[in-house]
Amino acid sequence: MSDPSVSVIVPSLDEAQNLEAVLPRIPAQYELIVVEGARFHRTTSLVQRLRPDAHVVEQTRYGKGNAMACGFAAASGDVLVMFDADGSADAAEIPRFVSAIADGAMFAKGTRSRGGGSDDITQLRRAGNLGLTLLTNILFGVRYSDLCYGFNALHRDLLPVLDLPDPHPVDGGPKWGDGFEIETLINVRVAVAGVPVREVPSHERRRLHGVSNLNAWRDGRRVLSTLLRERRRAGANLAASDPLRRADVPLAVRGQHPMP
Ligand SMILES: Nc1nc2c(ncn2[C@@H]2O[C@H](COP(=O)(O)OP(=O)(O)OP(=O)(O)O)[C@@H](O)[C@H]2O)c(=O)[nH]1
Ligand SMILES: [Mg+2]
Repeated sequence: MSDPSVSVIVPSLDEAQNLEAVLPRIPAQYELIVVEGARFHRTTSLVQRLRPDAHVVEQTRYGKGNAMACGFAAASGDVLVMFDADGSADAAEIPRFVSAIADGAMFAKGTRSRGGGSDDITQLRRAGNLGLTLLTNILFGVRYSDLCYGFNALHRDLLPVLDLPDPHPVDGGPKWGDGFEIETLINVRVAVAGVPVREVPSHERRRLHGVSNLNAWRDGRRVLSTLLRERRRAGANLAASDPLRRADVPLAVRGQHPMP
């Protein structure tokens, strides 16, 4: 795919101060979608001042996963970039993710390992993420290096494969996948589908202002449950579809840093 159009989707829960710094750094040629938490309408005028062409979407339920599903539904780009609002993601890295998709990957998975890094992750979270990443690799037969990282990009054709919770359900109750388990859900559904994945080294910076919405224990348990549920859901289909076991997927589209 040459010169794909790009949408940057920014989930934002009460991040006004951070948006002031983050949005001006997102290149103007990208479509910008800011998905705000239902109770934080005050960012709408701020976003419109900073980027008059941006779309501000109000999420339909609660949680980062629901925000991303709402953003994907509103985006028109060929490449959809997941980009946190808190200042931890560097807009200068976006072209690397876009190139990975343009080169043939369906999912460009950010990694703070394999040449990436983090100024932000605590020891507890690092250990938890490592354990959950290893478990994912065992359960799904992949060789990911960083499970719980929010900076990723995907080809829009991957959306039906991901089958994320519908942002517009009739009942409106919470759905599995609405929360911080979203990255895990995407990573494992991509693995089960057997599509080409490329890991993209990325450096996570510190959140600029405010505090994290993530709770290491609560959200770690949700990630673990997601792995177990998704493994059951995949059942026997897994072995046939694993992207790293399939001989017909050329190494070049699996990764610039091929997963060993
Ligand atoms: N719209 C929306 N955005 C959310 C929600 N929960 C988190 N976010 C956003 O998702 C991004 C990631 O959330 P953070 O709270 O920074 O969590 P994290 O990056 O996993 O944790 P830290 O590394 O501690 O920052 C931020 O831009 C949040 O504002 C939500 O319920 N709704
Ligand atoms: Mg953060």
